[in-house]
Amino acid sequence: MSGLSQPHRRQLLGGAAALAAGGLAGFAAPHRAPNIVVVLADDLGYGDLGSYGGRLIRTPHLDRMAREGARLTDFYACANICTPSRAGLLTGRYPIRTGLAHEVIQPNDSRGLPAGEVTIAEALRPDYATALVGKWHLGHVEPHWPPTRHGFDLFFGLPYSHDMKPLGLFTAGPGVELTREDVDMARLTQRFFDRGLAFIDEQKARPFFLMLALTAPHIPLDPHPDYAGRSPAAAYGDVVEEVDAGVGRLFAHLRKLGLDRDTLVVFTSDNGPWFEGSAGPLRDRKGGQGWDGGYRTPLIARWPGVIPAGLTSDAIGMNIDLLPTLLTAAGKPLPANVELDGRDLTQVLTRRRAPSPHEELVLFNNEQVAAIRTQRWKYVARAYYRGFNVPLGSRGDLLFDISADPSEAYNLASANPGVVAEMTARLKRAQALYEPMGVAAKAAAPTPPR
Ligand SMILES: [Ca+2]
Repeated sequence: MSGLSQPHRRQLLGGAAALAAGGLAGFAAPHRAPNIVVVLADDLGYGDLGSYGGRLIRTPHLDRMAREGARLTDFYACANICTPSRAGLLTGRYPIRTGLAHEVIQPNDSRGLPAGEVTIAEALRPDYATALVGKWHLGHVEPHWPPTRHGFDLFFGLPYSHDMKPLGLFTAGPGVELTREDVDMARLTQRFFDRGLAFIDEQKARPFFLMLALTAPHIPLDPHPDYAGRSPAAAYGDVVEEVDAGVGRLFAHLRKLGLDRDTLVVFTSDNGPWFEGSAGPLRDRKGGQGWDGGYRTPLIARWPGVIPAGLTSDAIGMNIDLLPTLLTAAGKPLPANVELDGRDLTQVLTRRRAPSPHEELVLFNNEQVAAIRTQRWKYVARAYYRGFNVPLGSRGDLLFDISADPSEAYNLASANPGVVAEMTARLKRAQALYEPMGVAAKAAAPTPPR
């Protein structure tokens, strides 16, 4: 696999060299592998940031990050809820492969990320120091817990969402047994940024990977007193502005340490907005079915000198692409003998108008294929209606031209029978390939009599 990844690495660094040399082609001399910071918001909507059309919430630091880096307009979480989205992000695989596609892990759950899965953190070790600061939500009983079992040297955070009980703030890491403290909700975001920046201080001499999995703006909304009451979007806006200020702190810290140009920072969200927050022009929200509002999220990536400032791309991508993309940036091989669904987005992030490496993206609602997205088209196969989970094909096909109609408002199926045929073939292929992997469906199926 390392033979595959090296050319990608050269392309990426070649891009950096070409930029530095004023466009001359050529490969850069090897330099230090970049530090990597992934800031993952929880339930932040596509339309909440100024750089994605938000008007009410002030996000100057994230907007500046977008101006100084790349912004993807058609980037998806791999699920419309927390647990499967995080499983996919960390493993580069559709979460149905890891047994975690069905609903979120509850406090009384014994499910978790299988020990055999290779996370981004695991694949970056031992060259990288690794930390997960924030929310885990991939299993809180052994053998899934704590996250130090999944490649993170350090864990400081919550086992699951902060609206679940019992809740504790846990630390695990080198020389630290698992310890628990009480949660002060209004200070969680500050604590996460504090610990993340301290980890950077501790590890600045070597490449580091920091996953800053914030709990904001998932409910309950408890802004720090310094931010409470400031936003015209009330408590939701306050916590998003607090996240934005934290991102500003992160960049100031990297600059102070002289690490700004050596650090790739990625910002995204784990799914669409829930009760509050804006999905922008997109249809539906977190926990919906195949509509984009549950899945599409901001994706901003900044790495000065490698990612061109102000690059905007509508190439389709998904959070399962982070694993191969970040490993390529780090010059590390892809995990051996692992079936990845994610693709390397290096070209999309470094070259203007580079096409997506994906022919299609599969959108799962729990363990069912709910929609298929190609670069231009979207075929929606399932929707909720008054609480019912409705398969739509029997009522006629639903086909949308996403580039012209991002709100999925007008069905173009009747005018495009050839596209419908292609998309339904993709749907059937995805259903046949993935749905049998579902574990919840198998568990619920009655045992046939012998
Ligand atoms: Ca979430």
